[in-house]
Amino acid sequence: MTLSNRRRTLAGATLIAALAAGVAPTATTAYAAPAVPTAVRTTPAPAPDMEGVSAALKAAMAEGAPGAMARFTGPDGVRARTEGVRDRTTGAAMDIHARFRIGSVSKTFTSVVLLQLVDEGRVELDAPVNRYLPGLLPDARITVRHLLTHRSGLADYTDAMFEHTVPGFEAVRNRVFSYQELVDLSLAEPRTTEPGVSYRYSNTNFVVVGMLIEKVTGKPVADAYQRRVIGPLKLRHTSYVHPDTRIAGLRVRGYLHPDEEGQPLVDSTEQTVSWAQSAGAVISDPADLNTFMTALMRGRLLSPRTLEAMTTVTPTDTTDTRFYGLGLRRYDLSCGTQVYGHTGTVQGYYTYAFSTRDGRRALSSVANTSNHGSANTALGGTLEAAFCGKKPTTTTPTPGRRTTSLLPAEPDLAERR
Ligand code: REY
Repeated sequence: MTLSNRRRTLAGATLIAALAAGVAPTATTAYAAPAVPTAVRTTPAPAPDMEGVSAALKAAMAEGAPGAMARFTGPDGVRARTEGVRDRTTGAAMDIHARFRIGSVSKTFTSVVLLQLVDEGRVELDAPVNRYLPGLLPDARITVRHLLTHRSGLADYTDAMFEHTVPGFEAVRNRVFSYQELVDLSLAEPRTTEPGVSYRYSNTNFVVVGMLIEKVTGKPVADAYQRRVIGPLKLRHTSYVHPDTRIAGLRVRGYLHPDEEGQPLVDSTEQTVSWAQSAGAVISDPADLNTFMTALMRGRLLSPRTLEAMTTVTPTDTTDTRFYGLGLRRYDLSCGTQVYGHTGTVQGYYTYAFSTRDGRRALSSVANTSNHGSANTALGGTLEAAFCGKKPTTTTPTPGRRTTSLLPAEPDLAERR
């Protein structure tokens, strides 16, 4: 038995004992690995097409990113690719160990913390938010689950904040907001839907989740990330340093595209990210993101019940390939493989972090630019290459067999974020 298997078995025994005793598992308890859905898999997973991954990174650069990189973790080990530069001034090459701002991939961290509180019986998913934060929201029907699924109807205050990209960014680069100030910005706008009715991605939801975590734990969200995720998974390059503006250690510098064609890129590396906080201010690196997503999928962070809730998804568009669970996206790729994770956009950085449901394969990719959807779409090509492998070259239709020419058109991976 390998060490990690033994650890899981012991953790499983601890969990069973804890559940039998009616004790909620603590943050440091690793959960037993769940039954792996791929038990029914009949063909082996395709090897990642790392040439295809490199081509996607180069395509992101052709769309204006100074650099890009991706790291794949699978049964045959780790494969990484880097292209271009992480610093345009020094010319330093992109480095797979460098840290960057992961934007909304932070929402998955926040969701895990919240769902651990659900596991511990301290928060109920279908309870009104106002039960925990009395009087905060003007509609008492908005539940915790509505926040995590983007179905609260709370307007996204960042739309107005960043209507003009560079001035909007410079106006908040060094600002420190309270959560309440951000919620107030949202509440000054009309709500977008009745609670629960439809999916509308909004940073406000995860700002309120951050408030909820702080209220229930009595501590800053930074403590919760550290104690419940970063520490237990030993994510040494992951941090939440709000409102510090710096990225410690080896870092990728971020370059924001201005709205005006032909204007120079803006170095957006240093900022408080206070406008996002629990909706998007985590810093990490590709290895840590793969560790996080695979650990999550393997059941090391949540009970089977809350992981099931997290991975229960509804569509976010009409392509039938894009879905959202609880702080977690699901993308259905052209080869039929489903991957779970999140995308992220903060000024200067586009990120993808996804894993298969069995946690056996994961990919993280980043490009150091933003406000340039075509670069994000190009970067999204790393997912297809990594998880679907080399595309068959056949173009002659064979009876009973799908060929590349019959595959559905590649959906736009850029989405909103
Ligand atoms: C905000 C605008 C993006 C970024 C955002 N990110 O809400 C959250 C997420 C954390 O979901 C900016 N775009 C850009 C504009 C557009 O300013 N006018 O692309 O860097 O990841």
